[in-house]
Amino acid sequence: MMKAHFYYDLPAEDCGEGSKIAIVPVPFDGTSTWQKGADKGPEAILEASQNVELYDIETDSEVYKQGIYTDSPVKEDTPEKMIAAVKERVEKHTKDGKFVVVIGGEHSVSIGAIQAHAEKKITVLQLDAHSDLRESYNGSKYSHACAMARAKEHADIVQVGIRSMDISEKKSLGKVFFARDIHGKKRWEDKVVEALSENVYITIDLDVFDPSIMPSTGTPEPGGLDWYEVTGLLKKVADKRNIIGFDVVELCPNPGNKSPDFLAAKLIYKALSYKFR
Ligand SMILES: [Mn+2]
Repeated sequence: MMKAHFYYDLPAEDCGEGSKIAIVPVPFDGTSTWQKGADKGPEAILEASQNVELYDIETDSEVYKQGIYTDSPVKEDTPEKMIAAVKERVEKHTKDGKFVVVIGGEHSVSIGAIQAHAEKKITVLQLDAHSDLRESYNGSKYSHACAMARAKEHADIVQVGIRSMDISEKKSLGKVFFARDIHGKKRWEDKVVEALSENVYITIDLDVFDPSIMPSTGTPEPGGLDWYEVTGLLKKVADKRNIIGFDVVELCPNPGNKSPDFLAAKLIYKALSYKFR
């Protein structure tokens, strides 16, 4: 069971309602097409998070002291209802002055979170193996494969790590940094940052990582980014722009391999450490 005060194994005074950071778990897997199980993602991240050290060496900080409140999971059975519920939940916390992290669940959970932030002019920075720009998929506009097509209705998008798409998506590509244009290259992060507006929302599909370190995703693609490429980009964005929120989606946990669950939990803590240092 998900117990709010156990996230990152925090002392009670560091995870109450007065926290500056709110985690919203969304265990939704309604439209995924290959390996199911993204609905188990939030709980696996929660469990793994208890083993993440609260001191971050790189930033010389303990971001948990900002307070990390873990909300109860958003549970809905259709994409439409889930997206509306996520939007409402995120707005509740942002009105309260909290910085919100949404944890999926499949990629469609990002749509409600993006809508909640889109009153401001924002860029959505997408880290993903897939462009997710299909107008609709399997009869739904709210499929995981359409997440960025929906995001584009609210914001400019910048796509990083892409290495798989349908030819129909070519015409809809935003500013895109394909994985093969990143691998072994220098200063690509600077070009990504230049493409962003001041306010940035980040959506991280864990399949942006190479399957050698992140095999637990619904649709793993070879040729992905490594840990230092992804965290290096997040650090640079946090230094140069205003990150207004982020989500981490598509963890499809494998009970026989906890390492990807831990990667996801540590990634969230890292991104918060960059944001709040
Ligand atoms: Mn993807």
